[in-house]
Amino acid sequence: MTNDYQVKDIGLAAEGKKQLDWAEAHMPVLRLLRERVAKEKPLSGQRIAGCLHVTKETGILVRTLAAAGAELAWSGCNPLSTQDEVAAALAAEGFRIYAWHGMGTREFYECIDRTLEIRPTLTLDDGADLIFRIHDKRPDLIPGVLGGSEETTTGVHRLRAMAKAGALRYPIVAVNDSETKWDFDNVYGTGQSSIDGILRATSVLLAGKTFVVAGYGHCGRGCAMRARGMGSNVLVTEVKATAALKAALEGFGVATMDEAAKVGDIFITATGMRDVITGRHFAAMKDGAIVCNTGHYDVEVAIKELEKLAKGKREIRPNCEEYEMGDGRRIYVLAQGRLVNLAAAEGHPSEVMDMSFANQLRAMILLAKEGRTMARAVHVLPEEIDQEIAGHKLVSMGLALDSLTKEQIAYRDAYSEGT
Ligand code: ARJ
Repeated sequence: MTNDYQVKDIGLAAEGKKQLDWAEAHMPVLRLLRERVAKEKPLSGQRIAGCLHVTKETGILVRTLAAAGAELAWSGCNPLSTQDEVAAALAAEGFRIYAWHGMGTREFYECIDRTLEIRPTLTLDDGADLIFRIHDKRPDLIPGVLGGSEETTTGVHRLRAMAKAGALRYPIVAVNDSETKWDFDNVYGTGQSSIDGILRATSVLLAGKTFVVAGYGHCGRGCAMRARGMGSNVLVTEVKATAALKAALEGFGVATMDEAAKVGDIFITATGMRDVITGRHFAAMKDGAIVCNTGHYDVEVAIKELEKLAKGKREIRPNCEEYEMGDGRRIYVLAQGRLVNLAAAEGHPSEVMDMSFANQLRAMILLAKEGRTMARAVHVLPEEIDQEIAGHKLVSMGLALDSLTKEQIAYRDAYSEGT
C-alpha cells in the first residue's frame, strides 16, 4: 500500500479510526468473512478501483477487500457523502483514498481518474460513474478488467441499458439485485437513514405532518413505513399502478404530485426518475414545505426551476437551504437535492451495510475467479449466497432456523402427492 491520497484533512484520522471501530463492532458478517478471506487471499493479485460513498461502513469493506489480498484505490460516488474523518483514517492506514466532502464536479471525476492509475482488474461501483468513465474516457484499460460490481438500483438500470445497447464491455455483478441487499438495505436502511437525514437537517416534529413519498419501490416503501412510525400522515405518489395499489392496501394515501404539492409538509423523492418535483409543484406548496431526495442522483428535485421562482436563498441550517418565494412563502431544500441520507446523515446503519458489503466481497471474489469467461452482461449472484449471508446475520443476532426433515425434502421434490 502507498501513501498516495487526497483527503480534506489527514489530521482527522484519529477521529475516523473511532468511527471505523464503531462500524466494525456492528458488522459481524464482514468480520467473519474477513477471517476466512485473510487465510485464503482470494483477491491476491487483484487491483480494485472503488467508487462508493466513503463512510465508516465502506471503510470496513475496504479493509476486508485488502485482507482478501486486493490492492485498492478508492473515490467517493457523491460530492456530498464523504465522511472526511473516515477518508483520513483510511489514508493513514495506507489506502489510496481520493475523496472529501463538498468536492466540485470536476474534482469528482479527477478523483475517479486518480483511482484508475492502478490499472484496475476489478471495479466496484455505486451509480456506475466509474464503469462509465472507463468505457467513455479510458477504454485502453478495459482489456485488463475482469469485471465490475454495482451497488445500487439506479446504477444497475444504467448498466442494463448499456448492455442492451451492446455498449457494456466487461461483465457486471448487480449487487443491488441480491435479496440480502435490496430487501434490507433499500427498505430498512433507506427508511431509517432518510428520516435520520431529515431530522439532522431540520429537527422538525414528524408527528402529525403530511409526509409525501414520491415512489413506492423498495426505498420509498422504507421511507413511508418509517415516516408513519414517527406519526406522519403518509401520502404516496407513483406512476406504476401496482406500486400505487400496494401503497393503498398498506394503508398509505395515494395522490398525484399535483394534489400532494398543495397539502404536503415534507416531501421525499425515491423514484430514480428525473423531474419528479418541478416548478409547478413548488408554486403550489405551502409556506415552510421541506423538500428532499433519497435517490442516487440529484435529478429528482428540479432545483433549477426553484431557483428561477425564488427571489432569494440562504443556508438557514447545515444541509438546509431556505428559498424565499416571490409571494413570501419559504421552501426548504435539504442537501441541495442530493441523497439526504448520506449528505445530511451517515447513510444506512452498519447492520444493513454488513450484508450489502458481504455481497460486494462475494461479487469481487466471483469476478476474480470467473470474470474472464462471464458474458459482457449484468449478472446476479447465486441465490445460495443470499441464504449464506442471511444465515451468518441470523447467527450474529442469536437467532436459529428450523431445517427440513428427509420426508419434507422428499415431499417438496415430489409431485405425485395431491389432496
Ligand atoms: C456506504 C451506503 C451507506 C453507507 O447501498 C446503498 C445504495 O444503494 C447507495 C445509493 O447511492 C447508497 C448505499 N449506502 C447507503 N448507506 N454506502 N455506506 N452507510
